[in-house]
Amino acid sequence: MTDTKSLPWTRRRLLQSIPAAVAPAILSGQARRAIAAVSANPALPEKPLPPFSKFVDVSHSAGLTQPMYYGRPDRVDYIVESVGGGCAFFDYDNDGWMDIFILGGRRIENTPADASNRLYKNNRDGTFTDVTEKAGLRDCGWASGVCIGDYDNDGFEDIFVTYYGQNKLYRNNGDGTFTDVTEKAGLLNPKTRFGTGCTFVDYNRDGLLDLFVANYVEFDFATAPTASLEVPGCNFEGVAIYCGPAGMGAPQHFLYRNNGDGTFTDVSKESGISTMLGSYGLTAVSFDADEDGWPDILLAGDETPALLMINNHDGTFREEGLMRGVAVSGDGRMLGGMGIGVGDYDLDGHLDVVITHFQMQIAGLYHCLGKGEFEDVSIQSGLGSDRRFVQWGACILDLDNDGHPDIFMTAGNVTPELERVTAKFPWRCPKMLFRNLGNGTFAELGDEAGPAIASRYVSRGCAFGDFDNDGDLDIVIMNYNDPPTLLRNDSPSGNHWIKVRLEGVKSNRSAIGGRVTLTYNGKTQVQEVMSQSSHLSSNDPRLHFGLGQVKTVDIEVRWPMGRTESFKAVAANQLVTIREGKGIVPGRPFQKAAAEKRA
Ligand SMILES: [Ca+2]
Ligand SMILES: [Ca+2]
Ligand SMILES: [Ca+2]
Ligand SMILES: [Ca+2]
Repeated sequence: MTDTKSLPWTRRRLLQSIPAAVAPAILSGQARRAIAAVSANPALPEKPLPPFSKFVDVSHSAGLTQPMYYGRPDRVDYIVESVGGGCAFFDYDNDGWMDIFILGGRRIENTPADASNRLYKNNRDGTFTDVTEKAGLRDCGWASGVCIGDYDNDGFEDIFVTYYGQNKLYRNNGDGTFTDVTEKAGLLNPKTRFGTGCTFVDYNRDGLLDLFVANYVEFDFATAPTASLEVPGCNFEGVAIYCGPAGMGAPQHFLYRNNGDGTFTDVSKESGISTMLGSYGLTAVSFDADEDGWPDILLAGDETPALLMINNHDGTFREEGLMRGVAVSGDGRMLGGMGIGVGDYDLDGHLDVVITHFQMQIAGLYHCLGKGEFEDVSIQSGLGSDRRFVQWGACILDLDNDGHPDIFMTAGNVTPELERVTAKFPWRCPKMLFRNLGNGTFAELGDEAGPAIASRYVSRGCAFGDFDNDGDLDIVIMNYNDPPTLLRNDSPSGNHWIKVRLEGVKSNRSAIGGRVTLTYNGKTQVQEVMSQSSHLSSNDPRLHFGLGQVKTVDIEVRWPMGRTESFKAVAANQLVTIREGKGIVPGRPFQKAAAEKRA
């Protein structure tokens, strides 16, 4: 049975291949119970499912040709070369078209001259132009994470980037250029840190976006140990590889309060964040986990528990990941938490969470029972069918617009050393796509969702957004030492959808923390505007809901500062812009890309 881990099994193929009489002897008790539950489910269709989306790799024709350098392509010597690389869909010039910001790295020696983070402007015809230089965003470092938010409420989205080194805040000047305001904003580190997860969050609900910043490990090139079979934490499955995170110090995480004058104050101590130690922080997401109207923060922990920082409404937080069921796996194991996707996969109005993990570990699907109580349903849901790869970026979003949010993940190993020893641990990996079957379970799709799914890269962060404004979610992926991948979604025709863009007035302008609940035909779908999710990445802020055959929906908005507004019988297949206190307003242009070629 151990061999099946390395083969491209899907749950369905696995079940088909095992004689029923033998299965109980070779499957674990937990898997057996889960499979029995799935097998007994009459909703599992006998007849073929309706077509799913096809994903087409349009990176080259879109002009995303610049490789994103990150460490050496042939070896990894230090942990700083292993985890970074988020990306973002955001509209930096307010023209209604999603632009792309993608993080790059460097090399310890001989960094190529063209290594830099990259900003690509959307040309509205399926192509992009690299505007990095013009925008003033040229920078080459060990960039890890990106979060987007309008911290100065001037109507233009700003960028925060974390690094191994010095994190950076870029203010959007509104004229296509950005200014590095890190020092002016009071965000300089006294010493080198390994910044990773970050999210804008208005934790004290004063209308100004504050900033949470996570750190990964204590690391110093001067003193770092190197690969060794003798040193614990410097090998994996009998192969000497770069050291960590095990054995390294776990640094503190930071919260900065926005003073409203362009500066921030470090409130890590008074908020209690500085006491939440012991986790190697990666992706940070802020959403209202316990449904009390105040934003909480969930931080993925590599080989350590995820931290769920619950907002106390008085400027302080308490950490309750373990008791709320989202810190570790359902059977109590600490896993390698990398990325986080947040969405409502079973349409019950509560935000569920998917956390990506290390190889030989399944991604964790944590079902929210309401009020911030989670149960691990990874096995029952069918995600357990594939644990071949190290997973990074993730979402719970409806990719085929059938009304049931799906799960997509990127994958890629942490070092090429492993595949030289065993083919079980490939360096380059395919994408992982799980179709929501509408009955609490998912089926993994391969070629049937397009050959681009099986194409292999060393992927890290990915972002979800509709770059061609055609009503389905496309995907941009950061790949190590390769150009980014842009997957155009060709979703099945006939399914309906709606997008909601929130514009804060009293609340923060980006409306981060705004919660949109759709109701129709006795169903509920909920989403929140988030500044970071996936793996160290930031999604299109226009919330996208697939609706299947539904043509009108009721919309309820809860604004970040608490006010709620409702809209009845809103028509599907449009972008609805809602301004706080003003209702539905005209908003930015929304039309399909002009001359986009359909492959
Ligand atoms: Ca734009
Ligand atoms: Ca701004
Ligand atoms: Ca779906
Ligand atoms: Ca699209």
